[in-house]
Amino acid sequence: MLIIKCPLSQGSLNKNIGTETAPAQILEELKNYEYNENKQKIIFNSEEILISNNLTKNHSDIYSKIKEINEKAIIIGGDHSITFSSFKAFSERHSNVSLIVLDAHPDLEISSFNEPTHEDYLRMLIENNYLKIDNLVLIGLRVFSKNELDFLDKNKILIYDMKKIFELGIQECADLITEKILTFENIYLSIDIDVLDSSCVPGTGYPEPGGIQIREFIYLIQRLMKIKTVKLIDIVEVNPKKDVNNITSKLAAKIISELI
Ligand SMILES: [Mn+2]
Repeated sequence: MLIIKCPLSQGSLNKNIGTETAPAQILEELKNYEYNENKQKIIFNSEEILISNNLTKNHSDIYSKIKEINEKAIIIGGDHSITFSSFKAFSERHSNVSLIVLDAHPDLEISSFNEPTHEDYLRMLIENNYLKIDNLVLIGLRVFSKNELDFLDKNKILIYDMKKIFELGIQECADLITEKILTFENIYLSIDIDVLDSSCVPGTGYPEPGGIQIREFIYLIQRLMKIKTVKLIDIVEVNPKKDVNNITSKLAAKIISELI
């Protein structure tokens, strides 16, 4: 397994400084896991995308790096804006691509800046035609703005929000999501750590109550990992500077161990 460190926090518009320290901290925590729950040994190589003050260049470097990858990989952010450039590269490299996002927030704000931010990267992917609406699934949503609700409604985006997940149960949701995404040949999974309940993730910029619990989440990703067409994964928005006793970094490491 290839792990790519992507310590970019400039997509949070200076509102969530600290996510740039997450890749190193999470990899440190990953050393504590020798085997995952499926008894697979945790073996990986890691590389790093060098981040500078030049945001435009940073995005083009993320794009170039992801464009050259030809094996299954996990990208550790950084903030959620990195998904713009990495999914753009993924969608140009592969055909029949799908994006599955696990996040408390839709990140579908109207963009007000020429580079993607963690509030609008997803809308930018759609509006720039890198992602087809029918190829998108959003899981774990529970907080919306008016702009986002309008966009979700108008475009009939497939959503498993927290209300639906609770009503159906996580197993039924996993069945339905699997059935939907089996039709895609190349799947990108994007995990914003705030999809988990705020009680589980103190170390993130926008913790939200009412989210997925850790065991349900691990069940869901173990199910998704059985799908061999999941080729690229990112895990974003961990902020060690806001964390308590490394709870969130440790959880992110545990999640990565289950993704290997
Ligand atoms: Mn989020």
